[in-house]
Amino acid sequence: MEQIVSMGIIDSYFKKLKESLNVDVAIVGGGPSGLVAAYYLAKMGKKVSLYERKLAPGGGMWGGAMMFNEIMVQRDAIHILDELKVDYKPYVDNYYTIDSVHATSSLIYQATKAGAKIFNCTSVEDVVFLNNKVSGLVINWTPVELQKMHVDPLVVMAKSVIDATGHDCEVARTLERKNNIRLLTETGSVMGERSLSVDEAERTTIENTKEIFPGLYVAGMASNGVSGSYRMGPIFGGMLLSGEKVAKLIDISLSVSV
Ligand code: 48H
Ligand code: FE2
Repeated sequence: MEQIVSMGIIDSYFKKLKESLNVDVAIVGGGPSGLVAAYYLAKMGKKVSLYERKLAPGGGMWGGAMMFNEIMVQRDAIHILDELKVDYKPYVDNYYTIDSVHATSSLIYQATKAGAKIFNCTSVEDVVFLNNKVSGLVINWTPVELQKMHVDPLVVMAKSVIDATGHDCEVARTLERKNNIRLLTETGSVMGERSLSVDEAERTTIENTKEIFPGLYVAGMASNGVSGSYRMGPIFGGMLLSGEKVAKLIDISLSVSV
């Protein structure tokens, strides 16, 4: 029995890992934008893998605001909560509050239930760069990164990559730092995030959700970090809508390239 438990875990983990070595979409970061993108893409029948550095996916959604575990979402994004079967409460006019633990766990559940494979404790340290296109991810265990151990990584090939790493827009920064390239931003570089301005930030999150380099899309807070826009505090409609938008953009681009 002791061996069966270990064998079963090893067999099914490596099956999952092997099946994810070549995917349609590889998502970096399991915050709200990455999880919503994973849900919609998996539901469209795409092969999706998501890499999350931490033990628990969910990013900045668990903690609500200053650890008051409630978040706000505006009416524009309510159809996504309905689709993902997340409960919400009306607050005023177009604004709703949601228990952040319920919301975060629902997003994780629905993304995995739709078929997206989540690899937690896994950090993305680089991209695969082929023929001037982002063509995959370079991954390693988070403890390797934390301990600064010199252990070489593994590679996952992907038709499209999403940088959903939040405020740090890590994938875009790494791509820019290591390669002599221009991104699709006003300056051609990662512009960096600005201070808090709620309405402006919520609007630009959607606008800035795009393909910023062949093969590399940005979603969520990373899209504002890359394009030099504002933060918005604990209102999450923009994050959800950005995840939905990036899924639609990738669906269109993959169907054109078939
Ligand atoms: C693997 C990585 C790596 C890496 C990072 O921060 P997130 O929640 O991201 P979003 O954009 O979906 O949501 C942003 C939202 O939570 C937020 O912070 C808001 C609305 N802030 C407003 C404000 O004013 O502050 O999640 C990103 C996830 C995290 O879980 C990271 O651990 C993970 O990405 N991650 N995973 N490899 N290199 N970098
Ligand atoms: Fe934040």
